[in-house]
Amino acid sequence: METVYSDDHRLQDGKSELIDGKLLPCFEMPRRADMILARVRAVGLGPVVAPDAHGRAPIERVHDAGFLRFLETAWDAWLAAHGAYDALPLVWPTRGMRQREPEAIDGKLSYFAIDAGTPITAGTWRAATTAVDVALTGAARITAGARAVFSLCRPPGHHAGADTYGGYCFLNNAAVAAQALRDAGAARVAILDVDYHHGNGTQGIFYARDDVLFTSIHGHPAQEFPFFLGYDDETGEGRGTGYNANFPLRWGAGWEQYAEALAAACARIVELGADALVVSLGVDTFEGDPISHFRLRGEDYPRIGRAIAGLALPTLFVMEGGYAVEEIGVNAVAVLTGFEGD
Ligand code: OKP
Ligand code: ZN
Repeated sequence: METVYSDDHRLQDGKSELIDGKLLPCFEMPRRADMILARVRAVGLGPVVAPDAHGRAPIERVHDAGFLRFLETAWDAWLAAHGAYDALPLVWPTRGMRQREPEAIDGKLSYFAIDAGTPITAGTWRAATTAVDVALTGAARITAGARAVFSLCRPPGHHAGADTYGGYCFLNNAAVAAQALRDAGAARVAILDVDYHHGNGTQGIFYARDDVLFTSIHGHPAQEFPFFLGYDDETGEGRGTGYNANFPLRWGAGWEQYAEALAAACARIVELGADALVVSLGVDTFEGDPISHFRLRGEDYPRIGRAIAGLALPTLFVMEGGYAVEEIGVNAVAVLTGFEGD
């Protein structure tokens, strides 16, 4: 299968994130994509192609215009206020407070962010919009008849909502791609999110819709980031009722529990009768992942690919998480070669 890739991902290179009470070097680093690309080439997965520019319109199909204005201008405003050090929020508009966008950049960061782990830097907007182009180029190939494409997106996207960012994500690459598939004629699109973390952003974007099914297997929100979404009683709302399916698993889950959830998620996709599939591909389910708590092993990743291939749908793989950097390439590409039948 083809891989869509751009070096622009390097423009997102944050210094540090707030994690476990410490400011640590960002886990979401450029080397992640380098390792994946190297493995794509090493196994000869297929051609590596550059993304086409798709502009702002497809992003505005999913994201709020005010949020996009904020994200595009945040670095310049922060630079003017504080100088050239990564921008992080410090305050959140929780229960009992006003949901009103402040004028000051510090307040705006707090208004739009879900966490303090996602630094905005000089290159963030360019990296994030290129990642969307990587996803959209893959979607266009699927529309043109490709059986499968790998969009090697970085930064990831599934935690970004219509008007929120965080969890290392700024723009929701998978959601923009799914919407583009719809706009190009697919009547129904399914999204399967196999990243270790719940795709709160993607779920929120499609929660009230019956034309895009969102289904996800992830760390239980009672125990795991993003904590405030991802329970199994979140089944959609309005006409979207029944078109959201979460499979949270407790810390320590291994292949046995994972395979059962994966089979159930795939069964929902078959029931829907989708025309196309978008896979939010995270490999932070790996036992060696430094920030996650599942116990999948290397041999489990081709199994995930084979299960996805069993759906027999045109499939766009969109890269999300995975922080065991030395193994990320092997594990991510194993899903793809497993999909292709090795
Ligand atoms: C992004 B993606 C763990 C803190 C987690 C944010 C994780 C974002 C993951 N103790 N901080 O879904 O891989
Ligand atoms: Zn993740």
